[in-house]
Amino acid sequence: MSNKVKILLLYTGGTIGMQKDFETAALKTFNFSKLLQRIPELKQLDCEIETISFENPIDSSNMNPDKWVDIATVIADNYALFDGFVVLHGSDTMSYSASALSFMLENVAKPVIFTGSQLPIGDLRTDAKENLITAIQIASLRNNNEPVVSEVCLYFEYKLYRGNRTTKINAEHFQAFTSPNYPELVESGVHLKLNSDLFLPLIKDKKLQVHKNLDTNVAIIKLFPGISETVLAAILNIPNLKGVVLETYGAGNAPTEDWFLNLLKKAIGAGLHIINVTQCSGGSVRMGQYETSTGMKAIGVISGKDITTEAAITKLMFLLGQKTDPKDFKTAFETSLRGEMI
Ligand code: ASN
Repeated sequence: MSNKVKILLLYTGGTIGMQKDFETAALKTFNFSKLLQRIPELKQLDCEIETISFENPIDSSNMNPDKWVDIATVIADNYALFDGFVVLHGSDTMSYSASALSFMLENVAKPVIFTGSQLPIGDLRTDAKENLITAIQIASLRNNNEPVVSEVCLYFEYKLYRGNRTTKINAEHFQAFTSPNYPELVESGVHLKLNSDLFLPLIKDKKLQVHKNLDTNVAIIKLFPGISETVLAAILNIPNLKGVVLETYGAGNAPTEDWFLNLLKKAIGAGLHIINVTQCSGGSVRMGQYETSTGMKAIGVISGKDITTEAAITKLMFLLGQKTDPKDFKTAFETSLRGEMI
């Protein structure tokens, strides 16, 4: 038996494996085995790679919580057999998926690295090869027979990020992602520069727990000057709605008008969890810093601190799915579970 590091490569879809439809010229997913034939370089890597694919690979705009459960199940079923996992995924919703999986895989002690590309692997100018090869290399890194990285990450265009800290910022550039509130974990140049002090510590004494219950009775509301009482009330009154990520201005600020605060207060009174997240791409919510956030603080709006919207909405689905006691919900949300917030 070889003692090479074993990596499982899971293909879910995305541009990396797409080709142009002859009739419409639109990009669509195609067969995964052909994809691997296009990367003979993979054979040169000093690890054993096994591959598995979604039966029907998707453009990641079709990603949903059931498919997150499928990804988590593949990882859980193969957890003991492999040293690391690389998930090939479309870039459009990759930050949501990486965030969701970070919450679903509690006590993960092996690397789970999401990657993909902006151009298909068959394209001459593709960014897919570097992304895929370096993601596999990082997933294979070991030190004293232990994995170097042991968290859910996202690798794209020379940088490894904590997955739940990322957001997609560009549909054109190869540098499609950023991690506005947490520095990159690894930078790939001539050498791999590891910022090891930023990694989550390796969890040694706890078993992987896979959480598959996600509650989708949630919504995201982005404030804008002119948002009306009718619009806000209509959303907050959706039957069965349990939680809302409220994208506010700056350091977590919002209108101070009575109708606005009254609607939020009524919703919170009815059991809804409201998370204050900033629309700014960087920085943190600090309720109480301005008069325009003190009202929300007083009525029990939850602070999302410096979390991304992607991590906030998936953490909300996760905590609701865990049936977190309503009286502990605020503290649970405001506590960093997987390094997703300060
Ligand atoms: N639409 C593609 C997807 O997310 C975009 C990409 O992968 N670059 O599946």
